Amino acid sequence: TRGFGLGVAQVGGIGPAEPRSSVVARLVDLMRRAKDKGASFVVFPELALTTFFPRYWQESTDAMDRYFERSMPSRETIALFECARDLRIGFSLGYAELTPEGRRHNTSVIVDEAGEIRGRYRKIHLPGHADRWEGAPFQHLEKRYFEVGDLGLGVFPAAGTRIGMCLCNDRRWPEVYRVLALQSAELVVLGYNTPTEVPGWREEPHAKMFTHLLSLQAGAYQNSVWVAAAGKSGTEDGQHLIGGSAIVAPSGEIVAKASTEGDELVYCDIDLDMAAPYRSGVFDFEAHRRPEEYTLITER
Ligand code: CDT
Repeated sequence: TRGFGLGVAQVGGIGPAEPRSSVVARLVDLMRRAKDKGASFVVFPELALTTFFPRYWQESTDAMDRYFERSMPSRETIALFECARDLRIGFSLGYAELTPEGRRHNTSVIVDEAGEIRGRYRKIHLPGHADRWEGAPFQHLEKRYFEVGDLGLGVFPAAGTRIGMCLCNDRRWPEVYRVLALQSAELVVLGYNTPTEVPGWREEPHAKMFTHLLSLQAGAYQNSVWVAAAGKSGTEDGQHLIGGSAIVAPSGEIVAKASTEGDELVYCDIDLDMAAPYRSGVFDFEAHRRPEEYTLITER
């Protein structure tokens, strides 16, 4: 067995006016709680530093700049990196990235226990729309405020394991886990913001939690990986986001799950070796995959 202390930091609602300093203090507190439990790595949500701003229409995208980070770490986020270094704990963090070239991405990074960035991902499956939906109580403007990620789906050595990243809507796409598993990821970490009501997405509210967990569980099982998903949850400026932050084993079983919709630390002592019998048996990719039969997937 290879024991690994894994924390998932669910973050409750962040109001549009909540300052970064307050959010960072909440995240530092969750990191400390993870360390107290024995975690060597903790997963934070998508866009963990701000409210889920794609719900708002703005004529000028520049008006959204206050929700973006021009550097990581920054004066406002350095406390997270210092805490990681002091506690010797790694973390993943989602945030809105504004590059020096003026490109905007929905991004996540992996930071190691020395407080150094070891990996970066820019969201590929951007959901929602780019135009204004008149009459909708909330917009879902990820296609307006972000460009499609340009870094691919990478796997990074960190915390003594191999970690792949994706973000929110990516978790619903089977190809994502497979591409990460083919690079020998042992752990897939992701953050999410899943509103109960999304314009144009006709799914019963109760099914939102089911399809969220179903996606994590199928991804974990069919690819023999651990999956850790951290949600931003609860109510933000009148919009409800589902909870259900969870850790899923390579068997597809949920081993830990949030029970609230607020700031909550979900923890499990996992065994990274649990994937081995799956990877060398039913899901021995080298022996059993038939990629020549899957070409349609990349052709269309
Ligand atoms: N943030 C994000 O990607 N949310 C989406 C909402 C659904 S859009 C159809 C999600 O997949 O949870």
